[in-house]
Parts: sequence; C-alpha cells; structure tokens
Amino acid sequence: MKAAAMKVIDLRSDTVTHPTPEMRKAMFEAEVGDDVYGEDPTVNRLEAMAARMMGKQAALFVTSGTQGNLIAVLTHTSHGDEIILGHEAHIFWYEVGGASVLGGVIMHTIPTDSCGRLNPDDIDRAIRSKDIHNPQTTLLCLENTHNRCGGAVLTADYTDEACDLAHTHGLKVHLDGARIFNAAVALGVPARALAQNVDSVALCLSKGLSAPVGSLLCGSKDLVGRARKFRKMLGGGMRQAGVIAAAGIVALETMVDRLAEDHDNAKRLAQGLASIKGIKLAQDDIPTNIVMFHLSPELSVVEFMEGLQKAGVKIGLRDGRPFRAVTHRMVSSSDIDEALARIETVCRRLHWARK
Ligand code: TLP
Repeated sequence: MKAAAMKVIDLRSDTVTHPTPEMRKAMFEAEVGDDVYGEDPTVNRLEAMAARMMGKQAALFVTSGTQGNLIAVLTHTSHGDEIILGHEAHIFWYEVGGASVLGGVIMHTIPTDSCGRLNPDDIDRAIRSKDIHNPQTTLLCLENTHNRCGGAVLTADYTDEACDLAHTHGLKVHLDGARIFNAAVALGVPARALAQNVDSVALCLSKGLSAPVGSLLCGSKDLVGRARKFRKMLGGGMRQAGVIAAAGIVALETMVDRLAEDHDNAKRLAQGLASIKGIKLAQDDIPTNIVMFHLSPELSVVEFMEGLQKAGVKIGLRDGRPFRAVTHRMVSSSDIDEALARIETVCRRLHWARK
C-alpha cells in the first residue's frame, strides 16, 4: 500500500491560491465578446462591480497588479516627471523598475514607517519646487495593505490626509491596493472608504480573493479611458477575457468576508512561531495575513530552508529580508498547527546538530 502523500503547506504567498469550484463553473459558462472593442459582457460587469466597490466612476480589467500599477503611473505622469513613494513600496522593489523603464519617471523614495505610512512632512519636503533645475513632481503612491511592512494597514484618515496634502500641491495619488480588501476587513470598513480620495486604485483578484488571474485599475471615467490605451500599448488587450473575469466576479462576490479567517490564521501562526526556540517575529503585531520572522543568527538559513523543504512547508525568502509566511484560503487552521509542528521539528534538529 502506498503511504498517503504528505500535504505541502504553501505559505509563500496568497498568490498561490487556486480558483474555487464556483469560479471554475462561472468561467466555463461565461458569456464573452471581444474586450478590445469593449464588447465582453462579463468583463464589463466585473469592471462596473469593481468601480462600485471602490467608489469610482470606472474600472479597467488588467492582467496583474504590476500591470495595474504601471498603467496608473503611465496615465498620471509624463516622461521625466518624478513620483514620490515609500522606500519599501512594491512598485519600487518588485515591479522590475517598470515605472522608470517604461514610464520614464524618477522614483523618489522617502522613508516608510513600520505601519506602511509616509510622514506628511517628508512628503511635503519631497515635492519639488518649480526651480528650473527640478523635474516636476506629479504623483504620490501609497500601498494598502503594505507588503514589506508585514501586511500593515493604512486607515482612511491617514490616506485622506496624504491625499489632501498631495492634491494641495497639484499631485495625483495612486493607491497600490493589491490587498485593499484585507485592509478593509481588518479595519471593519468598506474598501471604498480607504480609496475615497485617491485618484486611482489598483486591486488584485488573484491574491487572497483566490481568482486565477487579474487586477482592476479604478478611477474616473477620463482616467480609465486613457488607461485603456496604455493597457493596449502594453499588450494587455485580452479579447475574450470574460473567461477569467467570470472568476473575478465570484471573487468579489464571495471571497472578501472570508479574509478574516486568513487574518486569524496569521495571528495563530505568529503566536506559534514566537514560542519556537530559534525564531523571532519581525513584527509587533499581525494586522492582516502576512507574518514576518527572523531566524536566530546561530542557525543556518540554508539548512533551515532545506529542512522546511523536506518537511513540506514552503515559506518566502528574498535577498536579506526576514522570512515571510502568508496565510490564505488553501491553508486551514489545522494546517497552521501542522506547519508549526513541522517548523518546530526543523528548528529542534538544527539546534541538536550544533551540539
Ligand atoms: N506581490 C507578490 C510578490 O511580487 C512579492 C507577493 O507574493 O506578495 N502590489 C503589491 C502590494 C503586491 O504584493 C503585489 C504582488 C503586486 C502589487 C503585484 O501583483 P502581481 O503579482 O499580480 O503583478
């Protein structure tokens, strides 16, 4: 008899979530048309729904969060402009420099606090005067929840204040809201309250919401009209995209409220990790679904990762960063307990091996 295969517990990211059976059914049955002509009824329905949920006039279905952010930068700025963003921003770190390479903008980074916020005084100082030597500052970018700040949440008040400041100086504001629904659920407010004063917001369907593909860039009709042209330029005109938009509709209808479960599991995971000898949390609290932690310097990162791999636990690790574990629909609370037990065994073995 074959031994039952060990379940691999994948905590690298919430992007690993698979579509639900209901999504697959909706995809199978989706009515479609050519979306480049604006004729895909399912895409149109998804766009209208996302716009409504974000309190904006319009939305554009794009291939990914990265594409949504890039199109936002292209739409809000001109070649040679400067944009202000936090030094921990996803746009700065993980989008292959697209804003600079393809948008021709200078990324002016300013400090981000551990809660994902930029200090208004720093924003103010970073906005360039009209001096002949200066590029023009035209855009401020925020991120909610904040990926590198451990899923930190920006409140509506903070975002509104940052928007007021930017708008006073004639800047637009783009919100990278890849996980804006996690923020909304954590704060107990509708997502639109977190985006009410931004000029554009990009939200992702393919993270905690479990859709297979896609993001939406939401904003005014004028902005989305111009963004549509940039999407085409970047090769993001997807024709019968209703097949994937259908999953996105199910995601927005059924997957938002359950994010609270992922947040509970992240707290459970953090609590367990904190009690394992050799592990230290990198965050004081766990606001949403991201848990970051360090390994004691006496243990080897390479051996820890090898041990985890053999034990069937996948955790994120990137260039000198803390380890990152992200909870999502495909890990239950008992999977969390199982992952903790496996991680503890790996740490115990590493400690023994040093004796
Ligand atoms: N982030 C991914 C990786 O790129 C790190 C992850 O696993 O978390 N904004 C934020 C805040 C994000 O976290 C991500 C994805 C994106 C934008 C980009 O989304 P995609 O992957 O759809 O291009």
